[in-house]
Amino acid sequence: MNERARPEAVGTLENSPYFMPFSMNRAFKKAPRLMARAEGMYYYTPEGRKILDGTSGLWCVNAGHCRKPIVEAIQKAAATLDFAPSFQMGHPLAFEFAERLARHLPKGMTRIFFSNSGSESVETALKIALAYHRQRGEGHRVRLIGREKGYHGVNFGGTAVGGIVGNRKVFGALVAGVDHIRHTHDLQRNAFSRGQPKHGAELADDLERLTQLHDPSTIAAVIVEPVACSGGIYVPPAGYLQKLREICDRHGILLIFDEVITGWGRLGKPFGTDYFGVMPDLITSAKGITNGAVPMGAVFMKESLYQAFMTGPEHAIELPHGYTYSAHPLACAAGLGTLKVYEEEGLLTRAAELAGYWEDGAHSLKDCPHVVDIRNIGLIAAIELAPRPGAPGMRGLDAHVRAFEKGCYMRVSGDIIALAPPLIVQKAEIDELFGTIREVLKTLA
Ligand code: PXG
Ligand code: PLP
Repeated sequence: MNERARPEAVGTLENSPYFMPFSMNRAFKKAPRLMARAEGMYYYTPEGRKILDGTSGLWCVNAGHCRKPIVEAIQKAAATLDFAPSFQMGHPLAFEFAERLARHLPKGMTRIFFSNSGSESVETALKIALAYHRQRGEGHRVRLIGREKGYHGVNFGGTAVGGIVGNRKVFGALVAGVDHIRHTHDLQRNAFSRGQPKHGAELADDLERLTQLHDPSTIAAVIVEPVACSGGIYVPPAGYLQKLREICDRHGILLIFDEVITGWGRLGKPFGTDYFGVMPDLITSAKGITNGAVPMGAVFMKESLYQAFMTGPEHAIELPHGYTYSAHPLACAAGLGTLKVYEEEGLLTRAAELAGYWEDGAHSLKDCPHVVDIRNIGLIAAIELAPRPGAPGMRGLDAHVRAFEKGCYMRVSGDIIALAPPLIVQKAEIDELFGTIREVLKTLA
């Protein structure tokens, strides 16, 4: 027997072999916070305590937990076709899902490449952008531009275009040829903005600066989250995304919207692209595409991009890229079940109906201790706390732990509380969420 699998370790997590992702492993294993079951808006701990889900798991359970049509679709698929090779072979659910999915995409987005996560979607989109330019005889476009505070997953390309210092610094030189435009967070001018902040559209001009520095002909693509979520929730200033689009158009640069979080109804429209009325060339998606029930990601692209690849001999592989599990049958089934729930319950636009109530609830916390900013859009809100002197992130961590003790799960990013409940949330649950956070903030050191 492996030495670590000792019988006396059973019943405690302290020496568990599980190396947890993005977690404080040692602290967690001493005082675990476990979810054993979930239904609708709530998680349940192994002891049966009910926990309101304030961040849709990790921003992915948009239709609420353990929804019957999704559960049943997965069960059926698992018993029918466990796996089918995705290279040079296919299965009907993949084509059915692509067809059904395409109906919900922003107008002009017509083709879909499947992956298994947001991170893989980002890698896929970046590679498609590079290959697309080469395909058109512009192989000199090799640079990729991200944005400070951006999050694009954890693979090499996504880490490189990402702009969260702590996620980058320990992983070497990452990918060559990457640069970043400035972030849009501006507490001095925009604190307590409701919806899109007024100030900061001019920050998009930073892209123009980079085109001057590198020469536009060397830049393949710019990738941004329409609303930057993981890095702390930064809503784009009015006019900012339009400006980015204009600069990209002027210089033949592809614009990628990373909609892993902003997609699937989070803002009150199916996609951020719809909400902001700015059309990118590629969209990355994941999370809500299967309601988080089976891992899946996808890249959506304009017809012209797809057609650029369909030019060589028909027996040639047009794009040398793909994953063993691209369009996995269980994921396609989960996706079809998810679309059914979204469609039947109007969830892709429901956030628009609740956004006003949500906004008022969030901003009602303005006078609570430690609060330095509140920002919101759709069914997303951030409550930024002043860091404890000399201990950034500790106040946020305490808030997270106390909220869990009081029956509410929420994500924190440093000292920023990030809220994004399932889109089935009721007003009473919005009250419960902000009520619990108010209680937590009152008692927080
Ligand atoms: N792009 C964006 C915009 C994301 O938000 C990814 C890519 C990567 O997706 P995967 O599926 O590889 O994790 C994400 C993921 C948080 C949090 O609490 C956010 C994410 C993941 C986990 C936690 O902010 N975003
Ligand atoms: N590593 C090895 C040795 C492999 O054979 C494969 C796939 O065949 C991969 C990595 C990639 O795995 P996936 O297709 O699941 O991303």
